[in-house]
Amino acid sequence: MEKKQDLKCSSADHEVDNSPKDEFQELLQTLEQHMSWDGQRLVKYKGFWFLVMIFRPMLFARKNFKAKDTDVIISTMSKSGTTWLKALTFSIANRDRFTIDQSPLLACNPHTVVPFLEYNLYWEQENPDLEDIPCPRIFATHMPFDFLPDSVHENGSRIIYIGRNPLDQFVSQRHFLLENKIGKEADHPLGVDEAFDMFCRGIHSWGPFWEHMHGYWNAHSENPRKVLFLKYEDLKEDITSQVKKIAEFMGFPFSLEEAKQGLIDQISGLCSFESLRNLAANKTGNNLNGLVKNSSFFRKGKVGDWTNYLTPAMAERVRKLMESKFEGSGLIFKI
Ligand code: PAP
Repeated sequence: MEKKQDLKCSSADHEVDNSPKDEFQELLQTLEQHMSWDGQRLVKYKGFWFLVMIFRPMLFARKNFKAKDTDVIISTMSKSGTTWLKALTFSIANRDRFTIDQSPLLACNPHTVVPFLEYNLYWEQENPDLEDIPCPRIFATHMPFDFLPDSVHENGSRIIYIGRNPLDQFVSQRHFLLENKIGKEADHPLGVDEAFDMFCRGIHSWGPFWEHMHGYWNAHSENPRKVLFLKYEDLKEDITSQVKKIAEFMGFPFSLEEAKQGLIDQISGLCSFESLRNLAANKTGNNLNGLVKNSSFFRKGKVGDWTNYLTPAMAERVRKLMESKFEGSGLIFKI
């Protein structure tokens, strides 16, 4: 059942928090807040909307994460191909350590082998010790480009971003949140029309989506050796060339010998939607601090699924939005 919610959220609506007031709490109270369509609190900070539950870990990561030159940072707007990209980058970087049939991905969800800064590493600890993680370290984040820790901007670490057609991203996000019942209104969410309207006004987790994509697109245009910009749709269309591109960017190009042995296809096959979705490790269990089901990262894995849920008028609204927001930048997502 869907119902209308009172979307504005004042500081009086906050869950009771008896912990001693700290810098973070004080900051939170000064910021605009809104309820998401599934009942989670969102807070607006420096032009972006964040889930309140992720805000503190994100600020910790931003302040304390020390990137190494060899690090690879997977950056995405949620539901744009993070799980896929984690599996691919992990397999590419570790192909000398594990053969395909010994891959840890056969036993663990991709989110277990490549942690998020905000959902995993800084979730409970302000400044975890990450020094002993073997290099090349691969981390993931949904943070907007300007929010990345200074060391990521300043040193030789590389960033791989993957974007996705916002209509499919919205549909994917909606299913994911309703499936995992994260928000307190997940059983009585806002209807699709209202949720979509919020999405188009940029009021959604990690939104506005156009600012998120634009930040990484501009960074990629300015420094393509630092930031690789991928599109979910391109990976679906031609995974082989995209896997080669990712490997080259990461500094681990495939040798002719490896290509001849079929390693690119083997990695692409292992990380494909069908392969990962059918593994026991991805059919059971939870991830991201127990908040979400492993299986919920593998829904349909298709391009254009939005046509089953959204109207042509909604698509037109997003098309126009992208046209105006991305104007002159060269960034396009086919609808
Ligand atoms: P996250 O941001 O929460 O980590 P993310 O992995 O970015 O999620 O997005 C999940 C989407 O990627 C799902 O899309 P759908 O809802 O439209 O189906 C999921 O099915 C899809 N996905 C996950 N793994 C793969 C894969 N290996 N190949 C293609 N699509 C995938």
